Amino acid sequence: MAQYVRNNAWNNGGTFDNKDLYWYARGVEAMMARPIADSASWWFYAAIHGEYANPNTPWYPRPAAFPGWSFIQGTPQVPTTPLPDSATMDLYWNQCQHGSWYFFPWHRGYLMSLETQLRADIVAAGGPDTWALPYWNYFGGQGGSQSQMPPAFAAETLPEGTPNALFVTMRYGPDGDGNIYVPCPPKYPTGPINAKAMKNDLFTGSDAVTRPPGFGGPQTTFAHNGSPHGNFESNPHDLVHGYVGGQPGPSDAIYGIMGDPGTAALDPIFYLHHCNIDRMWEAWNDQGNSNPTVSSWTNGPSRQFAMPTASGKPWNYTPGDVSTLANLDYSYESLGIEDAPQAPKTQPALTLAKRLETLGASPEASNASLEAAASTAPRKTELLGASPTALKLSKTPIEITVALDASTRKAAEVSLLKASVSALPDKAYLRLENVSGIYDATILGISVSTPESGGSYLVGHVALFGLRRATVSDGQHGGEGLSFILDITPFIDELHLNNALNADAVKVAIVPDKPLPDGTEVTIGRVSIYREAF
Ligand SMILES: [Cu+2]
Repeated sequence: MAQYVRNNAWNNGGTFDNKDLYWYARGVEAMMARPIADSASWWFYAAIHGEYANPNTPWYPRPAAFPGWSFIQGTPQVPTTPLPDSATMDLYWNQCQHGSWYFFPWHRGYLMSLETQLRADIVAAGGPDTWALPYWNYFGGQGGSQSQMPPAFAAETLPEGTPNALFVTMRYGPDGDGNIYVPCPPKYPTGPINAKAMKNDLFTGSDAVTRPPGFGGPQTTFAHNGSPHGNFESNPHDLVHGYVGGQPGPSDAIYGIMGDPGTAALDPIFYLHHCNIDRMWEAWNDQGNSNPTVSSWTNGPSRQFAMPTASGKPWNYTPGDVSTLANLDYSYESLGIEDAPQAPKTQPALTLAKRLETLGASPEASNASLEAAASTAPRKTELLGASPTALKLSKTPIEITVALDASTRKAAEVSLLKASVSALPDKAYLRLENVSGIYDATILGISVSTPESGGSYLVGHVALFGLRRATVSDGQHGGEGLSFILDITPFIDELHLNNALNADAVKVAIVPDKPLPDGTEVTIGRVSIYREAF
């Protein structure tokens, strides 16, 4: 039995009647009272994820401006001097793993370390020694009522009238008006955020039912700003960051601090979001899906993950150390996603059977053969077409035409025509490559159509969380920007069924969720479409 239970933040209405939230506020307050050079301070922990406090980091904005920490407006007021010594900063700061198969395990250790520090501060303030970090399950509640941020985070004061450390000024939300919610089903049925990646059955890579780079992210070395992001990291994780942070208006080039990995962990809601991400990783494992077992994952990268401890010595941990809650001291109140106690099973065989049925393949395949086919790795990946030049995105949507190579398209067409459990149909993907810029709060909606087809197909949304860091060269990376992979297989299937897969080109529309402020234009190096053949 785990020693600590992480509970739903919406218990007792998500107000300070929920003692987990009240004591969280008190713990955060104690950590915020310390100077930034103190490794037990709130600011130091935020910097472990990513920071704009040290002007010598490659990511510090030049000329100095927001998101530099001294330019953050309102609450919290972030101290930026005196900094720790450079060896300490090199060891601990700017570690968060994104666009990497280390995304889940790095963040798990990070939360465990912060939780330990908070618990010590909570006990010192007279709180319970059983306290554990609550989670914000935005998919939960009757009718999706928990998509709203728990009210304790929007209160300016604690019940006793003192300032509430959970309150943050620069949190703008999806509508830019400070109302913080996550646009996801069931409350927002067409909302861009969803838990579809939970249906993936592969941690890293792709197969007949999992799109690249896989549920947990691509194989990398230490990747502070890697790319592409894993399927679950892209949606819901990145989009929650983007929408909770939000942007206050079209004229000001600032955004909510949750929207950028270098400011996000200053916001106390960050850790409840990540607690939910951690919970859903456990739910995914609980459904029968496996984490990588190769030593390059279990042993972690050569630059070891390091968290501060009360002893002053770093806690170094590997993904293998934290890969299952069975070996750790906490559990979750519930592993349910929507208003249910448990997440539904992944059922890759069913996902594949549905697609084959849509394509008119013979339905006689056994469950065992479907199961085996679902986990088939693609035989090859082939480019169908790409945009000829880089694109610039500012205030208005753009539409580009991607010409398709005739013989490659024909090969895809044949595979769909012959689809069966023993001859799996192609899958097709859209890639946005080398996306660069400085405005992380950008969210893009992507649609595709063919010049002949009337309606367009909404492929999905991407949040440019990490854009600024991925754009700056940092000594390890050349600043190649972010890349995104979106599944357009359902669109290709539909074209095929309408006898319209003979198109010479696909039109791709890229629509910013909000107009980008002046001076924050985004460059997209290339838009490409490719097929995966089995
Ligand atoms: Cu995050």
